[in-house]
Amino acid sequence: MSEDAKDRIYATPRLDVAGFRFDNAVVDVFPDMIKRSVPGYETIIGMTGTLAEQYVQANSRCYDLGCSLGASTLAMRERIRQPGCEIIAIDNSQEMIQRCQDIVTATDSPTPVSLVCTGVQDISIERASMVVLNFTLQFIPLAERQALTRKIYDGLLPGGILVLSEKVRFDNLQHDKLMIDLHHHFKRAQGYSDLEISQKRSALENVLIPETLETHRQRISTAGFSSIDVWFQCFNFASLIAIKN
Ligand code: GEK
Repeated sequence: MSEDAKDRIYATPRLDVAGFRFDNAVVDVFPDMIKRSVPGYETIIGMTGTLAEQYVQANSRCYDLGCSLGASTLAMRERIRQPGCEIIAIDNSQEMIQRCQDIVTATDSPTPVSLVCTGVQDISIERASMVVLNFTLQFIPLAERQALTRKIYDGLLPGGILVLSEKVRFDNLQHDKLMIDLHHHFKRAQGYSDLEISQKRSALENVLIPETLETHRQRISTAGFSSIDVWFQCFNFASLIAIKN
């Protein structure tokens, strides 16, 4: 299946829209789906490479948590300048990991990549200089998000960074509605129909749980990080960087 296969998963009416799953149908169209659904996705991936160049330390590990088809992994791998590094990419979708393995194997680099099919809650993080959670925390149960953030903090070396990208919500309901409307305008401009937008929204209900930027900042701060800021935002999509001192 080509990388550019078009996402038409929700193009025809469904009697019953089931909860969203990262299965083979999604894997087949994933690069197109995420680019046309997440404003700024390609900017965030590109900047992940820039951050890897600046922050990845020699003889350390980089983690891509919820790697899907490895976009963040490949961005880091391309720009790591230090010797002795390895990337550990994790996803709990077997279908994603299988396809990701094909993609990673097809590209050559001195930095090895290990792919692991498991929940990010179940791994240990050690000797990390960069941890990427690119639109993954939003799928983790709310009650497990603090422990995961703490585990990342504990596993980072001094000077290491967490890059957290998420769909967010806003406490001010008028502002929240405006941002959702602007996101839907973006999706329409990307060629999605109103039916596709509304059926996808139903599928993600109770599967993708967004939080406010303030909640993210507080959680990251509680985990121990002292330097935290938003470096990218477009409508209700944002990316934060936190540095371990
Ligand atoms: C990218 N980061 O292209 N453990 C491991 N993986 C999980 C879990 C979990 N508990 N829950 C969900 N996933 C990627 C994009 S997509 C974002 C990330 C999106 C995985 C899930 O299988 C999927 O592959 C990924 O997290 C989320 O930069 O589709 O909106």
